[in-house]
Amino acid sequence: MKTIANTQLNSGVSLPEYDRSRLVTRIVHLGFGAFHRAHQALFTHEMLQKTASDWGICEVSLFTSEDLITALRRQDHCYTVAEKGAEETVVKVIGAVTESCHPKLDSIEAVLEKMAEPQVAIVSMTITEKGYCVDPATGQLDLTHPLIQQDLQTPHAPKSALGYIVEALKRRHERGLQPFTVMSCDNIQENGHVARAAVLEFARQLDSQLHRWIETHVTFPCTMVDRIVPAATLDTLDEIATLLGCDDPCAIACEPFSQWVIEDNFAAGRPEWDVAGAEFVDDVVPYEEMKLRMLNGSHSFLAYLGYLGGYEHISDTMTDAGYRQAAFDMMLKAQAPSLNMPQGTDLTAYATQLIERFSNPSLKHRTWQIAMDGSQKIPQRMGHSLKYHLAHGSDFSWIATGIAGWMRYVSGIDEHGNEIDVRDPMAKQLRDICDQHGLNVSVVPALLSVEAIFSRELGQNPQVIDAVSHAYQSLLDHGARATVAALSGGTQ
Ligand code: NAI
Ligand code: CS2
Repeated sequence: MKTIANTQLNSGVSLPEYDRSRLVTRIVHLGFGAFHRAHQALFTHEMLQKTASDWGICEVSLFTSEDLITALRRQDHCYTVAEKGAEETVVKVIGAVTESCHPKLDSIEAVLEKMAEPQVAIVSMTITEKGYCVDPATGQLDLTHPLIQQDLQTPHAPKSALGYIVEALKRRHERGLQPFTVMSCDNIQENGHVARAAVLEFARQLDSQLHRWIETHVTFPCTMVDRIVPAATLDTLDEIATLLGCDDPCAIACEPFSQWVIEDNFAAGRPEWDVAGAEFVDDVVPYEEMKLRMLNGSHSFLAYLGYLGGYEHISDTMTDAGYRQAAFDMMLKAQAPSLNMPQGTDLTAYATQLIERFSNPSLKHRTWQIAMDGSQKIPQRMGHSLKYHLAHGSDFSWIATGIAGWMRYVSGIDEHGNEIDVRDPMAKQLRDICDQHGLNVSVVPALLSVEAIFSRELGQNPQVIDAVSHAYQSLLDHGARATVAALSGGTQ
């Protein structure tokens, strides 16, 4: 079978220039999804292009992705990243992956033993926000989560990422091996701290000695990760195949921009990712907050209101002057004031660059994709700034409109009466609430009282209820496009 590993590829495709046989699996990555392929694996690859390092990655997907891992194996664990700018596309074959492991294709035991191998120094993760099994509003481990309850009963055969990490650390502890660093690369505010608290709480439920060992020896650096990587489509794969001269089912397209800020806190060493452009800093939190609120907050705003307004992609929303202005205002008027950035950070330049990135017409980033899992995203993307505005008595109409857009979206019915395919771990609970109220503003206080998303403090606040109700009513009366246009100074 012709694959990228055994075929002469088109000229212009950049190939690994290092000897892949020198690589050793020092990183086990959980979540071989779209993002990791175009971000951490690519940074590792670029670092390998420039140094004599031997850091290689074993790819694991705990949920689904059997076909992807099977395809990856067929092509000697190489795959393609296409960086698509507005005008040109750069195509790179990535060689940093040494092997892969999958609970269904191999076994749960095989994944655990891989994580327990002595030379493994980092377990990294892109498992989506819901993969942490924490309460979205508080960031604390949700002990009522079915996966967690099950894993606490059968810790030797886990299903959740936390269960795998704790069992693998237990084996390392028992065997007198060094711990590994747990590095979250998910879009979660203080992702390292959230991962640490969840792992420690899980371990505490099982074994107090193990809990103490993890608390003392394992590190959980926070990371700010950024690169827009839409899910691959058949069209993207066809386009990349033409550029390559060969099919690659594991290929992924992304924007040219990428950023990675990492807290330099590794228990057992780390690669020189800085050689490839990553920044190691002492405190990542301000960068995480900036990115989550300004980029992701406005992304979610555009996703809900864009979908309702009939825009399929983020770049389509950017062709509408009202949405463009509202996104810019959301960044600078609603989100930026809540940030506490190091001196010299230019948030206006950052916002301008974000609008340019969102406008990239080559990236087909669906509003529907970003709208997914809103219950896990809204608290960190909008909740903190909302608290800031309540405390300062300032205008939070952009955030109220974003939340109202989410509420209108999770009703499951669009502005033309068509069904919306709402994907969210809390979809059923949200849908039940929406069904009780129909498309009526009375749904606003009902949804605001879901404490796992809004907490009591926000959900019961009369100003929040008023502002979100006003925006929701406007969506019912005038639709998303007019509501968004009015936010930026137009008329409703
Ligand atoms: P994806 O859907 O392509 O991949 C998700 C991966 O997570 C899959 O490997 C899946 O097996 C795994 N997964 C899903 N649910 C899980 C669970 N409950 N427990 C353990 N593993 C689970 O998504 P993609 O695009 O790779 O994004 C993943 C995460 O990466 C996002 O949720 C976000 O936190 C972060 N991210 C994504 C960016 C993007 O533009 N795609 C950019 C920055 C961060
Ligand atoms: C998006 C992010 O899907 C989403 O929720 O907002 O994945 C976004 O593309 C990335 O965070 C960009 O770095």
